[in-house]
Amino acid sequence: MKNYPPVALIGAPTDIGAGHRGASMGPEALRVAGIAHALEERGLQVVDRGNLVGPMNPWQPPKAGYRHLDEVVAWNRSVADAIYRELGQGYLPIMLGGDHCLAMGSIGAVARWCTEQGRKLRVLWLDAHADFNTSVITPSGNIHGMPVACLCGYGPRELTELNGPAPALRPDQIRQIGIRSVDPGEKKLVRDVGLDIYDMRYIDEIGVKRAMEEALEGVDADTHLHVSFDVDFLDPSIAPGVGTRVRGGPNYREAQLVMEMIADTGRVGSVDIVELNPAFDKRNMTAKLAVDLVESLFGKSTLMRE
Ligand code: B3U
Ligand code: MN
Ligand code: MN
Repeated sequence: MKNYPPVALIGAPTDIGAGHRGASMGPEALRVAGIAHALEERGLQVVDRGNLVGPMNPWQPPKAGYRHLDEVVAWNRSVADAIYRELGQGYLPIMLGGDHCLAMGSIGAVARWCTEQGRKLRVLWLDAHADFNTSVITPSGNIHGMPVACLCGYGPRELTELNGPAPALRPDQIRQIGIRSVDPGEKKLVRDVGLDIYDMRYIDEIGVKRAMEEALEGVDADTHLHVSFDVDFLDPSIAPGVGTRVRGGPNYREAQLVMEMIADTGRVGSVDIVELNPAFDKRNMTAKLAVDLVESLFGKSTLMRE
């Protein structure tokens, strides 16, 4: 097995950027599903740092195209500081969300750290959604639909400059996988910026294996891989515990293969697990599945390739 650095689990219990309440219960559901123990079984050293704190969800309508912008900024500052600190101390941070708006903080911190270290960064964005909305084109004002746009410099300065000068990421550092729900204005924008999207249509046509080979092309010993795992990436028949269920996602074996092929690179350096919503789940089955897949992300199913 590859020698991974020690893992730090960081809970960010908020649904501040989402359209449904409940993702705030995600960190605890992942703990109850045994995430720390599962990683320890993989031979990893694990510390659970507990939960970050931040503002309550005021549950207000959008203002100027954003819902809860101030609170989203506060949570992301806290996430960015925590992730940057862990990386600096040699840990592999796993952020337990929380909704996907928190990836601005986590990935922003990872990007800053990679730049300082002179390392290449590749972000694998596993999601049903492109999360590339702006205040002008968003159908909802929910900021969990905007983090990729903000990371690429499209968004309010409070968010695009969270970790220093914008943009935190260039579109060519991102590969999106599993996408099947993109809003009309968002479609135009992702095309204009040239985002590399492996949508479900493409995966149906060429299969997970080839799609992942393409998404991982160019990853080398010098690459830091960040996996941003939105649980709604999975087909809702196996993962009902999310706020926005979009049918037609990867099934169990396809999702495992995605994780296994990422694991084979041995380059995973940071992870987000987001959008798990226990209020919609059945007996914590989605949390257990997320843990199962994270085990594969760290090489559980690898028999022949050690
Ligand atoms: N694209 C829609 C819906 C959405 C995005 N991310 C999630 N849902 N989880 C929006 O509101 O931006
Ligand atoms: Mn998402
Ligand atoms: Mn999503």
